[in-house]
Amino acid sequence: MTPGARGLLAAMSKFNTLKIESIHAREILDSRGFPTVEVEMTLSGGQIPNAKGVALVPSGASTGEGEALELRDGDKSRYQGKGVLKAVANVNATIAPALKGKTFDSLEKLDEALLAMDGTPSKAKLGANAILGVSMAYVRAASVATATPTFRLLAGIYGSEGMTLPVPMMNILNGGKHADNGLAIQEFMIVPRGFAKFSEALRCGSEIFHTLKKILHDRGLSTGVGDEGGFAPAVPGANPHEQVLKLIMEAIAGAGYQAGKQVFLALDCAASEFVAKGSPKDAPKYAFEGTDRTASEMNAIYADWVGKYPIVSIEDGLAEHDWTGWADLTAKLGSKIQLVGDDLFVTNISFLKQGIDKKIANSILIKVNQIGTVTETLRAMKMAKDAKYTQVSSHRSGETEDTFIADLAVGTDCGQIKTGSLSRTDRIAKYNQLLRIEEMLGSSARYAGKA
Ligand code: 2PG
Ligand code: MG
Repeated sequence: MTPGARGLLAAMSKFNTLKIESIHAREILDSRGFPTVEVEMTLSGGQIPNAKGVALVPSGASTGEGEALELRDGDKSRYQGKGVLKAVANVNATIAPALKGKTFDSLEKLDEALLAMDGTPSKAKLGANAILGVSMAYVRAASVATATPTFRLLAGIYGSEGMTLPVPMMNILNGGKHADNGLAIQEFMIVPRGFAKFSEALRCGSEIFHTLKKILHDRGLSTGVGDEGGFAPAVPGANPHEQVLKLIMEAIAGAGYQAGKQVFLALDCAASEFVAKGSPKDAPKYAFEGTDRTASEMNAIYADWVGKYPIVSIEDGLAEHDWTGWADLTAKLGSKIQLVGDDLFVTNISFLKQGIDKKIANSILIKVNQIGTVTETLRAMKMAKDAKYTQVSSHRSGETEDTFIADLAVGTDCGQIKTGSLSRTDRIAKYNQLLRIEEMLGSSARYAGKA
């Protein structure tokens, strides 16, 4: 029996003894200082009595239209309308009384109960922020109750070995909606792939980040950071995006690493955010570097960069409704690099299935709060894996100290994580959790970006 199968049997047999004793939600703040939901759940009947699990829900800024609904109060007298007291009340007054005293055979059964309670396709009644908080808190509490690390419990549920440390895609220069520097492209990432261990890849990322800081400083550019902890300078000139690629290449060399051998580049364009005003949804133009451009003009720019720089991955190169443009992009670059669908697929199997059928993209970004339960997240990952689409476990631009996505990446052996830059604790918390997991796994740990 493989470790995965053993884990699965163990995890399945553990859940049915666990009884929900209490669920409590509260309003807390995320990394941008906006409200979000925290849920605590206590389970009895496990190896550890009164096992408490806590989960904190993240929140996006460049959101896809098809995402599950994040319930906000809309009361302008509190937090500019962004309060989450309704979602909190939905947990405390609706979900908690319905689930108290119940046991479930599996995480899937618990999540199905939550979906049934909501009853809408987009989780509009209870709010995806309420539902996800409960779903993740159950995993956390079950992990405590069964004295099983969360990544191992997830490996058991998903049916994987749970031994692969992911390659981090580190967003060291922020633009788009995550900064106010005028860059259209949202994320410029470094991808350390030529290393023996995750911890060495992380050190490489940190060294490049700090080298970039010095380069920016020496050029008189700002070293202030954006929402995901990457630098956010306004880069002068007619082609600021390519200038950024050059600055990062310089930082890689300056830190003593070989670009294209040990360190690669990745972009999240988040192109839905720079669609030219008034252009048609299904065939938009893109407002990029002072000119409105067609999808095929954008694709030509990307192809040019891929030829000149060691870019291995482009996320949301085109807007979420531009499936014709996406088909062209996939035909052009899909055999050379990873093309990640984020706003395009929103971690939702119905969008992903259409993408697979139409041969659009070759990878999916996985965000737990885009879909709203852990079970549906795992289903999307499984569908992608079966179709040979790669998967990237991802943070949101609004984050918390919760490290669930680090455990998710290892637990599913998905091989990649996107969790921001090398500064700000909301980002670093995930990297630190991966360091702990790598140490825990010892010699059985595999690094997905091994040299
Ligand atoms: C993205 C994410 C995370 P947001 O577009 O991939 O980097 O941003 O959470 O704002 O959607
Ligand atoms: Mg994205």
